[in-house]
Amino acid sequence: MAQIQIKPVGYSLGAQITGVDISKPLTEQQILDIKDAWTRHQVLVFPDQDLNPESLLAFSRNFGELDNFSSQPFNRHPDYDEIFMLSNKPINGKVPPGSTGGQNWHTDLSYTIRPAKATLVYCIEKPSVGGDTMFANMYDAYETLSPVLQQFLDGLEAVHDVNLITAKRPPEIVAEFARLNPPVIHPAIRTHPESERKALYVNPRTRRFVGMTEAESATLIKYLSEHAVSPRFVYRHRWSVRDLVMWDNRCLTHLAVGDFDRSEIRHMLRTSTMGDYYGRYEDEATGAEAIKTKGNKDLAKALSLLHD
Ligand SMILES: O=C(O)CCC(=O)C(=O)O
Ligand SMILES: [Fe+2]
Repeated sequence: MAQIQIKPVGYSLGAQITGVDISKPLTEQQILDIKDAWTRHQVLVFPDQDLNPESLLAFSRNFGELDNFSSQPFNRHPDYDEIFMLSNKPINGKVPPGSTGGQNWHTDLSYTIRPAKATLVYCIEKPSVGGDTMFANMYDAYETLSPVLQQFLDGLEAVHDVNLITAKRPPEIVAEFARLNPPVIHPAIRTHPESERKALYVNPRTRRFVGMTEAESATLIKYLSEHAVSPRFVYRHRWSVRDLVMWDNRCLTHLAVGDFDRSEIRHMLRTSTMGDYYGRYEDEATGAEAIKTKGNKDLAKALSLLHD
């Protein structure tokens, strides 16, 4: 079996992977090589792949247990709970609510106690121009801060709030989204389990730092959010149909630019793998209620973690 080829597409992060047909079962060596490239480059682009929902799910499962999107059930594919629709293509005459998502810099599911590890997106249709996705390297963001600020942040935790998502959604969906996902607390800096490097975990969906007021936090969050997406830390992906892009939410933030003609179709399928239990609820009782109503076995398991 030929080796995969890896070509960096961005200086800070991003690589293109060729020499592998990901619609077919992979060998153990291929999976190891892809994981290794992913740890090094954070964003992998597999061009010209022929995937359907089943083969997208099968490929995604090589990288972990899949999320069934219980934190945002209104974005699910009609036939597959583990596929999230990133699409403005109407289903039964309605544009899916996920079509304006991701338009402020974020890392997936940071508003849950088990944020996503990998996110994989397969492009089926794209607008004639625009609709790119941008990725910023949070290792670089951390490593370029002054030692004094690094040390300050190392000991901090931050509150992530689903209400800071800017997507345009019907009010009843916004309310349900918030009810399912009360505010959670994560460390401001997280150490990646594989690379063992520290990455900034603060972005515009961070409400405040624990122990600080919102006013005190605001200036620092704004500074960090801007610093983190300095052009030199960013890879901008211009989609082609049949691209599969896979990114690591533990060490980057990303953003849907959202600049395309809405009369054209942008139709992509997304999966996410479950990350580690990482955060805790700001208010445990509200969190416990949310877990129950999500009806998700894995999340129910997390409830016991809250009381360790
Ligand atoms: O639509 C995009 O370009 C990215 C959306 C996003 O943030 C996501 O799928 O996690
Ligand atoms: Fe996202």
